[in-house]
Amino acid sequence: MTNAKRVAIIGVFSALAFVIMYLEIPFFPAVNFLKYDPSDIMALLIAFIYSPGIGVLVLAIKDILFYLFKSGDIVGITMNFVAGALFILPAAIIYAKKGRAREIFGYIVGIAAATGGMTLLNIVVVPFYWKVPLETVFKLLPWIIGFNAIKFTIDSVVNYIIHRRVKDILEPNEERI
Ligand code: RBF
Repeated sequence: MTNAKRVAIIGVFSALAFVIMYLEIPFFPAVNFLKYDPSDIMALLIAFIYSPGIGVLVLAIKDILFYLFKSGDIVGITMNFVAGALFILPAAIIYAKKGRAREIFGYIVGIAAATGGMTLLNIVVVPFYWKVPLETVFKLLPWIIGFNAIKFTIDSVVNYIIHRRVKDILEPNEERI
């Protein structure tokens, strides 16, 4: 594949992810500042097909665009980026050697890393962001843990189903995995 094609694909996937992020679906009323959208799957697909680093690049471009054109909330967009990177990096690094067992293990580690990491980060960030006492955040923890676990499980299942097909479309002449 030429470099120009690669750059074009990164651009298209970043743009697709940016548009998909407008979905912003809250899962739980108690934590309606946590909003689901499947945009991280675009970055995960690229991380699987090219490299973990390029996947995180797509994630970053998507978040910068969404910050500039839609949210204007630096805390929210940073949390979105950190959550996405905590999920994508372990999943894609473990998957790099290929194989279905490794792929599923990668998702499990990615879901655990994103859910665990974001739990700790929310304990630190939410008291400042919402100006609430720490006890309030602890009451919200089951919802925060549930949100991240469900978000990244959905992303994993969708990615598992589609990533081989997407690879065949992007690299039609290369060996199947
Ligand atoms: N997104 C996540 O995927 N996981 C989180 O744990 C998470 N925590 C957040 C905490 C705060 C205080 C804010 C403002 C946002 C958080 N987000 C998190 C991002 C949120 O779900 C949404 O993607 C962004 O606010 C952009 O709409």
